[in-house]
Amino acid sequence: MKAYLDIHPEVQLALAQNKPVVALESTIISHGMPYPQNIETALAVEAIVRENGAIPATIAIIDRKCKVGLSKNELAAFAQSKNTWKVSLRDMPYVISQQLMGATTVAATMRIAAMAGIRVFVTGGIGGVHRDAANTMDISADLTEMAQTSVAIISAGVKSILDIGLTLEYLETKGIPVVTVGQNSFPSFYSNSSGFDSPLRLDTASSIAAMLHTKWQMQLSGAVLIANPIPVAQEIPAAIIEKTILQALAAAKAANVFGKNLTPFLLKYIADHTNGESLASNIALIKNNAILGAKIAVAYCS
Ligand code: PSU
Ligand code: MN
Repeated sequence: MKAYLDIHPEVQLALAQNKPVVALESTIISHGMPYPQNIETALAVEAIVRENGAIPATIAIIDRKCKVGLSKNELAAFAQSKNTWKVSLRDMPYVISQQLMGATTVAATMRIAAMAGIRVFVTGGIGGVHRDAANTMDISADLTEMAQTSVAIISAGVKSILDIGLTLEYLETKGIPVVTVGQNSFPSFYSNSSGFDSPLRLDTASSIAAMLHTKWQMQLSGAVLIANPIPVAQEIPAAIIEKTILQALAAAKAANVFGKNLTPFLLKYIADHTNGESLASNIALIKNNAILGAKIAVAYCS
């Protein structure tokens, strides 16, 4: 594997000295947000991770390597490029052997983070079981990857473009702990509630770090999904965003969008049809996740 890994010297040094490192994904930059908000957010999130005591490592595929820790120019390239490949697990060998630029999803980012020895990964929202999955079988590889790869993922819960109930069932089946921070209700990305109770709750970074340590010491491999509710001031109530989501799903169906294109299509539709409000929420929650992720990484290392 070493031949395919390229770890930034700063990240490598931190890992060698058991200092906290936080992994970040690149699909959120290339396919999850428009330019220039995507690059502004990517840079701001890296700065927040540093302010909270950890080293950021954004992960992507460039020039036949899984890169762990990107330069500002590399981040900018992902923010501006229109034809970057969205790389989930199945795409990794293709994109690397074809020397393409690849933005990694939660699944691919987790796998590469684990290969590099990084235990904590901050993102916005994860992929999950799509609505109507009983007919389409559209279940994100993010979930199967979480079943096997030992990385903690900090997200703002599960976006309601997905079937949140089925996603929680799937996570239970695969033995993936789901922990919400500071409240009993499981959050739904734009909103701090979802109508579902969180399976587990912990309120401090140190208690979460202790749980991660226990799980992996017991050889219970796999991820822990940490749901960090969006701050109330930035929330869009579920009933309001639901209207736009239903329109987005109908538009996707009408345009016959499916497979890997579905999630980016839905995210773009929602951003385009909420007057920038959803984008502002999205940016706020990722920054909020970066604070928590850095604190968990610090606590885990100590
Ligand atoms: N959900 C979001 N924002 C995102 C994604 C999901 O709210 O940017 C991205 C992540 O990279 C995630 C991927 O891993 O979409 C899931 O895609 P799919 O549903 O095709 O597995
Ligand atoms: Mn899918």
